[in-house]
Amino acid sequence: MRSQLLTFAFATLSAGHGIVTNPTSRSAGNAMKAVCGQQVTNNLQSNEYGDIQQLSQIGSSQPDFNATTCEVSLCKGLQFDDNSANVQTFTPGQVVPITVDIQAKHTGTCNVSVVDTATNTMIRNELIYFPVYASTSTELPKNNTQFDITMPDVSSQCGTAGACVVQWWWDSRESDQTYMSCVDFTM
Ligand SMILES: *[C@@H]1O[C@H](CO)[C@@H](O)[C@H](O)[C@H]1NC(C)=O
Ligand SMILES: *[C@@H]1O[C@H](CO)[C@@H](O)[C@H](O)[C@H]1NC(C)=O
Ligand SMILES: *[C@@H]1O[C@H](CO)[C@@H](O)[C@H](O)[C@H]1NC(C)=O
Ligand SMILES: [Cu+2]
Repeated sequence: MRSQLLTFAFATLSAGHGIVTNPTSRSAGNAMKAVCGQQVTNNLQSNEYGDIQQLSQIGSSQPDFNATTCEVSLCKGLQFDDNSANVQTFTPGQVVPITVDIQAKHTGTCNVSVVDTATNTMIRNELIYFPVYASTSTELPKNNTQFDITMPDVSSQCGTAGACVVQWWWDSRESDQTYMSCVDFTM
């Protein structure tokens, strides 16, 4: 009984909770293996919806994980080189519909922003912000999984593929779980 409960708890934990499904967001591959190590990459490959705290925790026991090179707070450590075939082209002012798939809720906040990948910093302000996101006390509002962003003019910073991402970021302090997805683009 006890071991069944533990197995169930583990399965629940590793089910993971959210990802951007449209436009195509970054996924794991060999470039990630090179910077994040085998085990962390395998975990993300088997559970694309997982949170970054879980990746850091797994990484901490792995000899091939270096928290500096595998920067989980930028796109969960997912690398441009594994995703160079999925680069969107956006124009200033373009309205981009975003679709998110959420498998389970944790009350938190969420925003989508353009992030400079060289410095892991936001360019300009959040494009959308949800002060309450995926609340466990309500049904999931439709706009949590289906919404539009309007691209600012970031053509001077984001002309080269890999330089910028549109990053979706859902942070639940109540569960200490942070979920991210990154869409590669040029402008
Ligand atoms: C982790 O990577 C950084 C940056 O490459 C390097 O300076 C540091 O020595 C590495 N740490 C370990 C423990 O290898
Ligand atoms: C928006 O998300 C970024 C990560 O992409 C985070 O650093 C920033 O604090 C978030 N902004 C707000 C207002 O929560
Ligand atoms: C999402 O929809 C709710 C109503 O269900 C509204 O109160 C809220 O302002 C909307 N949030 C955003 C960021 O559009
Ligand atoms: Cu959870």
